Amino acid sequence: AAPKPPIWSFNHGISWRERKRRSAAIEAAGFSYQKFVNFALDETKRRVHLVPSSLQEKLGSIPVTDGKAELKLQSFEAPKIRLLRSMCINGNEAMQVMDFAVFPKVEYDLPIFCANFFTSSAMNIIVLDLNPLHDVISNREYFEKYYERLMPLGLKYEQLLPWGGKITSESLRFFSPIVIWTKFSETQAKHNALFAAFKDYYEAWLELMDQVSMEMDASRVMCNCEAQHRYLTWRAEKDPGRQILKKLIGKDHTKDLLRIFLFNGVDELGSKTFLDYFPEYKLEDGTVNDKRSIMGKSFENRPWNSKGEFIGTNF
Ligand code: BLA
Repeated sequence: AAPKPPIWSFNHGISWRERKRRSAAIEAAGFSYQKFVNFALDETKRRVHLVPSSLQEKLGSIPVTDGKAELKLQSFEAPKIRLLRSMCINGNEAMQVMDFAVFPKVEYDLPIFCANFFTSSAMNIIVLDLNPLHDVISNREYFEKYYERLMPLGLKYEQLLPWGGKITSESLRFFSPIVIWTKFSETQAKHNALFAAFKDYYEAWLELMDQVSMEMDASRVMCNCEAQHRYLTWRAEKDPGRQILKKLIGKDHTKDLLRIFLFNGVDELGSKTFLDYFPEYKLEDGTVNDKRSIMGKSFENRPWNSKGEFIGTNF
């Protein structure tokens, strides 16, 4: 059989006519993820003083090779927030992307807020989560600290935004029992549900931020720092958005965008390398395997039950 085209080729077995129809529908709805970012910024400002960060200047201007696409970057800091940043891509053919994340300062043991939404005329690929900083599958204490009481929130969207099927097995370690991982092709009703979920998840994160106090134990701060650095190292190397970014802005700008902006901290919070954390990616010549995954994809169904217990196999 012919190999499946990559999703960003916008040609996922649907006709040209159907794609045009969907693009027009999205455009007519004035659809853009910027309203998600605006909501998050407004809500954050109601609670803390957000200071613009200078990361965009460090990055310099990034020319977009595809003349019709727009790249919008925003970043801030706050007393407990090391970096709140967003990237929105307003592409052609109805491509809309949002990568929004909030990284706590390492003195605070807070989850990482993560919203990654990719929309093309063929497909929406969604990850929304309070990514755990520590191992939420085997560390019961950590699960009880944050996720046990968030389980009702996770269940609230299970019907509307159901599990999206098999994923890169490695990614699952970075997800929590309340992760919304979903794929869909319709637009309006699903996007309304997604906006509602985004608002709920963000409010839940802000509430945690309000309540968390500064860690005084140096070894625990170190532990937070390493956990965040490991997360950043994973994403800066293996983020699924990489291919599209390369196409849009080229290889060198993509590297800068990932290391200086999106996953800022990867070069500052620690000195371990990708292969120190993930040695299974090492090739014989000592370089990093290009593959996204060594383990392959698994977890056809949600691998957590309603109590938040891990029920996945082959992990
Ligand atoms: C696909 N993005 C995916 C998938 C996941 C994520 C789980 C499904 C494919 C897979 O199994 O890996 C998201 N993965 C994550 C996140 C984490 C993770 C958030 O490990 C966090 C730890 N996605 C973006 C951006 C773009 C993008 C910015 O966030 C584009 C610029 C695109 N994501 C994108 C595309 C796919 C995808 C095109 C489908 C292609 C593929 O499966 O590789």
